[in-house]
Order: sequence, then structure tokens, then C-alpha cells
Amino acid sequence: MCGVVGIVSHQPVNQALYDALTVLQHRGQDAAGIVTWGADGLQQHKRNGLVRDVFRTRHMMRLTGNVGIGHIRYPTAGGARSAEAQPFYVNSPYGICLGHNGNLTNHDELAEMLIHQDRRHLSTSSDSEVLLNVFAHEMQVRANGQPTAEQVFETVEAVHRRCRGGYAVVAMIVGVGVVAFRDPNGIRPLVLGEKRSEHGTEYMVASESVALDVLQFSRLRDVQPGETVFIENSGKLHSRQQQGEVRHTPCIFEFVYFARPDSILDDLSVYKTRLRMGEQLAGKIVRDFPEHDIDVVIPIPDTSRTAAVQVAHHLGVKYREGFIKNRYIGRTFIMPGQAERAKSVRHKLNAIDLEFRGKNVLLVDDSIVRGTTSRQIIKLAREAGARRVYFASAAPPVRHPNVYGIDMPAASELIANGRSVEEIQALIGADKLIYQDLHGLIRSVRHGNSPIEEFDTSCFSGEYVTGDVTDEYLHDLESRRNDVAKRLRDARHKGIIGVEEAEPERQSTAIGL
Ligand code: PIN
Repeated sequence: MCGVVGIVSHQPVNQALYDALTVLQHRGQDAAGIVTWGADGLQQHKRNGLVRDVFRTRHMMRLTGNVGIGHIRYPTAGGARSAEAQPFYVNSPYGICLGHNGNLTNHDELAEMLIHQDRRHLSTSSDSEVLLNVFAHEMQVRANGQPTAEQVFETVEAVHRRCRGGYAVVAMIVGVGVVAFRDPNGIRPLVLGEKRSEHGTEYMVASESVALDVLQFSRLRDVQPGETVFIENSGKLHSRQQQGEVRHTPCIFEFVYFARPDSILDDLSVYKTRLRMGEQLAGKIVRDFPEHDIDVVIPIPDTSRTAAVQVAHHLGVKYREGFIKNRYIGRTFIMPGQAERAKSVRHKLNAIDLEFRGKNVLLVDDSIVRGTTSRQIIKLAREAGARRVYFASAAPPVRHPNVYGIDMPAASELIANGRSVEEIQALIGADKLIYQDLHGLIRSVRHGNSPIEEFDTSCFSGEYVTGDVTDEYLHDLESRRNDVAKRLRDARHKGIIGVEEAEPERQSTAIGL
């Protein structure tokens, strides 16, 4: 998952972009980048790391100008190399920088076409670089003097015709303005805000509304699926809705886990959807476990808290904080050979024994993906003295990979892939496991009064809304994504190990959080 931001202002944007990226940091902790444009020309700084570590005062001072875009990355397609930090840049036509949240499902064929037909060069394996080059090529064939709004709209229409998958994009055309658009299914979120002052109106686009709040921009609306917003450097805003089929199916996982609860996405308060997930989950618990003997509901921090409060309320049992999370764990020093220990839940969470001793506890989490943390947390609860440990997930079983930009493990690493609830229950060691059903999740997010009728629920249902995801594609994804492949790739990129040295990794069990 990634985060994007773009600002067209009447004053320097460096601090505002930095602050926006900081507040979007939960969407990706792998790399960060900012590009700005002003009297000093095009300025950029990007590299791997957290926002606070990537930008030093000297970098910030150089990021001059009143227009700019920023990006934070969580690696999806492509690797984790610094060269793949975004925004990406191409110098022709005009000079275009682009940051992308999502994943293109036809990346390979687009890359092929760019190289052999459009005569473009790709220097990374990132689909965002592909997207930028498609955009640049389509802009190039329409280039004729200073680009007009019409040309920008036609360019994005052509991008929609060529690209498949999920994409929320912020691009800066050097010396011209900022362009923002969202795929025709609106899978990934993108919001538009404004701030008025005596100098005029400033505009901002960002992955989540929380970035607007922090910078005191007011939320105008979501960028619509298939819509293009073009803000000239002068501050003039143009927008156009794509002609043809647009079917709004936002990613439901944003509401389950990724987005911040204080964000409003597609006019839905993430916080409220999580409260309703708790209500629906409580209903499911009562149906599945009518004679339950739960003494206390305990959330697994942090995301699940909102749902857990409502589970407890609707079940009429106590809600207690039984686990305390070390909020400074982040990227700590790890002694060689201690990597597995550092990944253990014990390192991150500690139990308050008195909330567990002799009690039947219901642990609530937002989702179960690999099941590795669930298993360790249940063990932790037992060690703290729990009599029975029940486990509830506010999301249904995650059985299928995500292909629209969420960095989920390969299907074979998902604990629910090909397994029944009873089998999963046994594997994680719970006395009872209760999952939200998909219907309940959709109802929680939609709440009946949203015009959105469908969501991208692919990781639960295996239905891919873009209609182009074949078994062959998923098979290919499996081999690219599985843990061992990922570790080998990263290690090789970092130059830490050669192929031979890395091979024994295959023998070990993959444990991830
Ligand atoms: C983590 C939220 N949430 C916890 C993310 C763990 C699945 N995991 C998805 C559960 S936090 S596992 O609250 O934002 O810190 O099933 O893959 O082990």
C-alpha cells in the first residue's frame, strides 16, 4: 500500500508535503519522496526509510516552490530498492513526475509495449514507472505547445484504455500543474480538498482525508472513479469524468485495516464502518455461539479496538485492554541471527495478566492474514492465565491474494487459503474462532445509505472486479510473492547475499507478521 499527495499553492509547499506524508505514513514505511517546482526549477528528494529519516533540514531547504507532489511506498509490484522510491520522473514531454498507489494487473504487457512499440526505456521493475511512461507517451503524442486541460484529459483517457488494475495517481507536469486521477473502479482512494485565503484558493489531493485535516484543508470530495482533476500552477482547477463504463467498487480492506479511522473515504467514515463491523461481528458471535461464556472482550491493538468496543457493548460483556503494545518498536537494531525472535509477538505486545487470569477471553482482531500473530497472541493469552481463549475476526477469512496494491502474501501463505474455519481454529490454537461473514462486512461499510453498491472484496471472495485476473496471472503472482522469493530478491538487491547463500532459506519456515 502507498500514499500520495499533491499540492498547488501560493506559498512554499515543502513543509505541507512533508506533514501530509507523515500523516499518511501508515500506508507505507518503506520509502518516501517529494518533488517540488518553483523559481529554482525542479527539486526532488527521495529514498528508502520513514519520512522523518528521509528528509533532513538540508533536503527540505532545497525543496523550494509552491507546487509539488509526494509519495510514501510500501512495496507491492517491484522491489524494495531505493531506485524505486517515488515520485518517478521522465524528462519528456515537459518533464513529468508521478506517484502511484495501487497495482497494474497488465504490467508485463504494458512494459513490453512501452519498450518495443513506444520506444521507451524502463529502469526498474516498478509498475509505477510503467504507468508514468504510458502517461508520458500518451501526453507526447498529443503534445503541441503548452498542454491544455483538454490534452490532459485525453491523455488520462488513453491511460485508462491501456492500464488495468487499481491506481490512484498524482502527477506533476513540470511548469504546468498537478494532475490527479483514479482508476475507473475507484479501487484505491483519493480525496480533493481546498484552502481559501487572501492569496486565493490552494488545492490538495491525497490518499486519505486525514492529510487534509492536518493541513487544515477542507475536504471538497473524493476524486471520482475515472475522474481526472487538473490543477494549473496558477491555481485554476479543471476536472472531467471519464466517458464510458465506470463501476465504483472501492477496496473494502481500506476500511478493515489500512486507512486511518479518522479518514473519510468515498464519503464513508472509516471509524464508523469499524464500529458497525463490531456490531455485525457481535451478531455473528451470538448466532455461532449462542450459549457463550465470554467474560471479557480484549482487542488486539491497534486497529481492532474500534470494532472490539462494539462487540463488547452488543454482547453485554466487559471490554478490557489486556495487551500493551510497544509503540517504539519500529525499526530497531537486530543482532545477526536474532531476526526470528525480533519478529515474535512477545517483542511487540505484553499481556496484563490480571485481565486474563481464570477468565474466558474473547480476543478481537481486524483480520487474520497469515495467522502467525494470531497463534502467538493466543499462546500469550494462555500464558497470562486465560481459561479459554476465543478469537474473533472483524473481517471474513482472507483466502485470496490482493492484486490491486495491497502487499498481501501469496495465496499459499494465507492461513485461510483452502482451509475450513475449524482447521484454522485448530492451527491458531483457539478454543473457538468466529469470523465476520462477507455480507456482514459489506453491510458494515455500506450501511445501506451509501450509493456504493459493490466493493472490491477479492481477498475474501476471489472475485476480481476488473475482470482481467486469470488463473495464470494468479499463479505467476504466487511465485513472485511467496516469502522465500521476496527475501531472496531483497537480499540480492541489498547485496547482502548471493544466490547460493540464500538457498538454505528455502528450508526454513516463513514467519511473518
Ligand atoms: C495491525 C492490524 N492487523 C492485525 C493487521 C496478522 C494480521 N494482522 C493484520 C492483524 S495494527 S496475521 O493494529 O495496525 O498494528 O494473521 O498475518 O498473523
